[in-house]
Amino acid sequence: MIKVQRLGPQIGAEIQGVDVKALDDAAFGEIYRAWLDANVVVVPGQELQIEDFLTYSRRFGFVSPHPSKMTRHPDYPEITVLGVNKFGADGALDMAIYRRGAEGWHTDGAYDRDPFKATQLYALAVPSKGGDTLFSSMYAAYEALPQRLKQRLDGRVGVFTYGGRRKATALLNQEDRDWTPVFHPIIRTHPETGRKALYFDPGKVLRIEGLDDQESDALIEELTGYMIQPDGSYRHTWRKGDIVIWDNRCSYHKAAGDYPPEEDRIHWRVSIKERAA
Ligand SMILES: O=C(O)CCC(=O)C(=O)O
Ligand SMILES: [Fe+2]
Repeated sequence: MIKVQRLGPQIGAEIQGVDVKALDDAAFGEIYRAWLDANVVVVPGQELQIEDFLTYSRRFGFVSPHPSKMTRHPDYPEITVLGVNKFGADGALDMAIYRRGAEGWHTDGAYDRDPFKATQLYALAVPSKGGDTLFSSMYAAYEALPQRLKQRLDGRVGVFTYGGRRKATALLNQEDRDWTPVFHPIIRTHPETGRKALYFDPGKVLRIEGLDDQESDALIEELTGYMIQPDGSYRHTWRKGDIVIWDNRCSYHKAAGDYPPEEDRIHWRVSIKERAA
């Protein structure tokens, strides 16, 4: 029997009593509905090979290779491996790998014309302390906006690239760094739940269309202040064997980025899209 336990008031659910290698469509349907409801779903205690993780991930949508080629699994381009090759040949800690996802709250794939529907991680190695992942609801962020901002943002479009205003492209190969900007509405209606969300990413947005640079930067600053609502948040402390999936259309996340660097923290990661590329 599947058991769904809520983790936070608005976001996060844990699924108990399943082996994702042996799920019929009805059981998967329950997990999928819990995910639409809770934005972030944890399935603990899984023992998976890469093929098992890919097969399960494909039930959520189209698994697509990440643009960071240097962190792809050598034999499985759709799998990104987080937390390996942290130390360079000179022994120095590579901060782009160690702090991946920790520089700010974000949503994955906002730089893509067809942003990621979901990201899913499977924990292979977990440090003795630190290394949590934090999540927050974009629905809660939207609902927290004052009416004046909701009106001002109605119909507004943001311009996004991989590295954003900071040009943070260390994980991309040199030839991939000249990114073509893409456009997304800042208030986005979730295609499956019909709910409105503040679709925003201060690390990837370049500007908000139709505003001059100063106004755009000021609005970006102001919106950043609404992204995280305490009631809409959940913090995940990893256990080996956890699978966590989040919905990039209605949640933000951030790695804590604070674990002892000499310890392993390793995940397989997939990006899942709504459509085939
Ligand atoms: O390692 C983590 O906790 C999350 C990193 C991240 O932002 C991602 O994988 O998209
Ligand atoms: Fe991320």
